[in-house]
Amino acid sequence: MIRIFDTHKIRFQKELTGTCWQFSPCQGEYAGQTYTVATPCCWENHPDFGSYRGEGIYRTTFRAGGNLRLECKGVSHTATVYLDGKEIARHYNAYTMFDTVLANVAHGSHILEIKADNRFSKESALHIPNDYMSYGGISRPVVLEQLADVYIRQVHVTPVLENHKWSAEVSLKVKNISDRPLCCTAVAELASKTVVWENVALSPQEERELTSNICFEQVESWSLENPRLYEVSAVLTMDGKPVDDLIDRFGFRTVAIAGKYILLNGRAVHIKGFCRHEDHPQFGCALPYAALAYDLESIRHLGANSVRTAHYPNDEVFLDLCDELGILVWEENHARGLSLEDMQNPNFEKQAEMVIREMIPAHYNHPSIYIWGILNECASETAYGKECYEKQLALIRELDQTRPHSFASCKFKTDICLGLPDVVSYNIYPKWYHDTPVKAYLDDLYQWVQNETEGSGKPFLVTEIGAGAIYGYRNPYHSKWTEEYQAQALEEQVKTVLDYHDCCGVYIWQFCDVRISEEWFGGRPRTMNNKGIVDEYRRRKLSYDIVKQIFEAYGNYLE
Ligand code: ADA
Repeated sequence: MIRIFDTHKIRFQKELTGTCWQFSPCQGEYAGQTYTVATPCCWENHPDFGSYRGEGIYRTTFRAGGNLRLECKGVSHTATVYLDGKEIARHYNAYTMFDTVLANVAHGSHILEIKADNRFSKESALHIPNDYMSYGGISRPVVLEQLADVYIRQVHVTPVLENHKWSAEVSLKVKNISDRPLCCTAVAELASKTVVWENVALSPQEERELTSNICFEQVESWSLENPRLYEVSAVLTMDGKPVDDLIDRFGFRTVAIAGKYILLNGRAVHIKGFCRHEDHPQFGCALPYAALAYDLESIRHLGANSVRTAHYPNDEVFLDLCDELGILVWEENHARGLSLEDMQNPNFEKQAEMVIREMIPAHYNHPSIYIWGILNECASETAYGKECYEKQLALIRELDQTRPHSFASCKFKTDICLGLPDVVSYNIYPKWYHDTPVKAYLDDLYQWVQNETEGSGKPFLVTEIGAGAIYGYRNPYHSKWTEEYQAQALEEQVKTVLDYHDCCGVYIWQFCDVRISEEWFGGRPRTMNNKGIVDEYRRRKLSYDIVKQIFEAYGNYLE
């Protein structure tokens, strides 16, 4: 599934999914052998490759010609793409899409090869041994499209509310991929309004942004209670004939900061959320639609109103579902716990910034995304770290002026970056990594932020809090790792944060148990992160009902 709605009615689009792929590992005992596999998939989910760390080549054939656009929604974690043996694209990072446009390809059968590489090396500054798994494979769909000489590369809609009246800026980016000047007409239809750009002259290879502001009389807002979505349909015509189109969805909603509150459509939202990895014992990070939907329905069943995409951009289908279900999303670029030394990898800055440059334009229209995060628990206590945080938060602001930004810190009272983000966010683990009473710990930290830092007066979020439990491990004295201990710890943790009137809300770490990389281990039982309130098979632990009861006792807003 590419998206949960059609993005084209005119442009030819084909998802290269299913058992039309041959997989061949490049290293290890099965090097050179060939397996028929169905993509999207991770090779770890093939019986012979559960712990394979190396390169693997996926091969398929297709028949097409003319101007082709090939889009990979996710290849883990480094991709090299070949068409008929010629390299046509390279990409680093499993969690953002990349595409390549090839003009005047001969009509006929073609061989597409995608080499995926999930090895750790100095080349990879973000995918490193860590408390989650860097899988290998084609983890999200590969899409083949046929284009005219001019096409719509992007459509963005920016809703604005003034004096209780909605308007929106619609922006089209259209590109001439031919070597001759062209003239076209663009039409955008959204919420029963139409905008026309006549006689758009494009020189060879030129990309032009077309914008317009539209006022709307009768539209419904997108909200948690009524997640009303609208389609924007953009069409290009040449000599009166439709040649390309692009359809996306958006919602009329605003996010703003007012003092210590995060406002959704003017109301101070109270976040009740989960951090969630894209991880599953049968699918790796390539969760099929039904599995994504199950996780979100569970999150909603638990009375949550938000999910934090720890620690990387998520699958567009997951975000489509959040838009439809009215689940707010904290989406963040890819980084977890990078030390100063890790951040000084010569590839770090360009790789981390590239994730931001790919994440925001691709996910801009999702009304469910209310905040952009960066660099979870990286070196925000250091001067160099602060330079990186500053650059990346500025890049977010450059790409999107409509959403606040933040980062999740674990640096307690040593963080020197709290003056940079719109929202101050902390990951804290009283009752797990230290036995401090939750209220005392939270109060001490919050007062320090208010009295000693430039984070004073800003919204304050607890972006992680939780405890571990091994599914099925119980005992009458509730020792650590029992389900009973986790339930009682979460009860104190979540209630304390939600009752803390200066705090905008909480994200529980985490929704489900996840696999971690052997090379990191960190002493984790089962070589898993066991802080889920469900295990990796989504089997409920005792804490599930406790958390559900607590979340349901609180509303979505801080009145
Ligand atoms: C950190 C980190 C999470 C996870 C968590 C834990 O807060 O952000 O990814 O590792 O600790 O389980 O300790």
